Amino acid sequence: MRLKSFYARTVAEAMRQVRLSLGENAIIVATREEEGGGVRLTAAIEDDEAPPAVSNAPASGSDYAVRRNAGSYEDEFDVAQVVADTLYAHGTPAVISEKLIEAIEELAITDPLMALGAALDSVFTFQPLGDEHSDRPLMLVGPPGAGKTLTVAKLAARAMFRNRSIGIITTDTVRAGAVEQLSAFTRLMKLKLLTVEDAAALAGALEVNAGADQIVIDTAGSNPFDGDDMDELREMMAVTPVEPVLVIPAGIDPVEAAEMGAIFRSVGVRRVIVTRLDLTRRFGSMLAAVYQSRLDFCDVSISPKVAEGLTPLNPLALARLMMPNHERTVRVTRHTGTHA
Ligand SMILES: Nc1nc2c(ncn2[C@@H]2O[C@H](COP(=O)(O)OP(=O)(O)OP(=O)(O)O)[C@@H](O)[C@H]2O)c(=O)[nH]1
Ligand SMILES: [Mg+2]
Repeated sequence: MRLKSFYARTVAEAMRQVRLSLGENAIIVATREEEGGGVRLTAAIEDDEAPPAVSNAPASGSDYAVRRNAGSYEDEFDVAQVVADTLYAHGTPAVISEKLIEAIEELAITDPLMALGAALDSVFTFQPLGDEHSDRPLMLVGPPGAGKTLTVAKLAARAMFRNRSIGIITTDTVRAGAVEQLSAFTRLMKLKLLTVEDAAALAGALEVNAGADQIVIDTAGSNPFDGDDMDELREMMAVTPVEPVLVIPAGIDPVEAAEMGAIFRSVGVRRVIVTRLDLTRRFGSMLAAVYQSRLDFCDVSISPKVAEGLTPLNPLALARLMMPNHERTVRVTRHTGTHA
């Protein structure tokens, strides 16, 4: 996304500059009256949008962006209210909604999607699983059935697509069929799967994979409310410096999610992968899982298919997931002049 600011004596003149420089698809993210008179508009455009329009044809009556920023848009709806309604629909805990709305009120952004993105950016931290973080083996931990094994397969596929070598290890010798489930994926990708029974064996498996660009360790499901499960996890993590990454499904109770986040943080987790976004319409619990424990979002899983991989998360991507109808709303507004 590219941001650019424009100064002019009137909003209409500033809008004309925006259209000439960035084209019809630019979105106004902030407006400010300058002290000595005039206005400053900050406009944004997606990097992959078509090159800026060069036409200086006057704005037509159906030009959403122009009408919106000439003042009528703000009159149509209150941005903070639109975002508050969205957060409510997602079952977001009140304490998180309040923080996000507070941030929006300080930012003076006129587009609800941008406003939510900016607020998420100011309240949450995003650290997608990039190559730069693969210095330590990633150990995927989390409650049973969260999607750890599928995530390992997706990470393996991602490494293969990027021509990076990956070592896959599993410590899940507990659940019947667990090794077979993962080996079905690794066989397809012609990767060797190392199975380890205990912490000492894990140290050996890490040594075997020492030359790999990245190492990913699958673990058995851990019940965060079971002391023995968490002790076992701690023991595995103590073997060598690994980065434990929590895998948690979306759509669970927000209070449970927050408690799980806190318990896994206490054993060393800092980043969270959220799965099953395709099966979930309310994302309040994923916000709750990271908020209180100050964990970082990394990637999300929106599909049960290995080939569809993981989606790296950033504030705007999360805002888009939370406002999937935003584009449609804009289009309806363009045609009818009303917010639907
Ligand atoms: N639709 C959908 N299904 C998912 C997603 N992530 C995981 N699943 C499914 O959830 C189920 C459990 O996934 P696993 O990867 O086996 O979960 P796990 O955390 O390894 O489970 P345990 O090893 O038993 O603790 C499987 O049927 C997966 O296909 C997702 O993002 N979307
Ligand atoms: Mg598993």
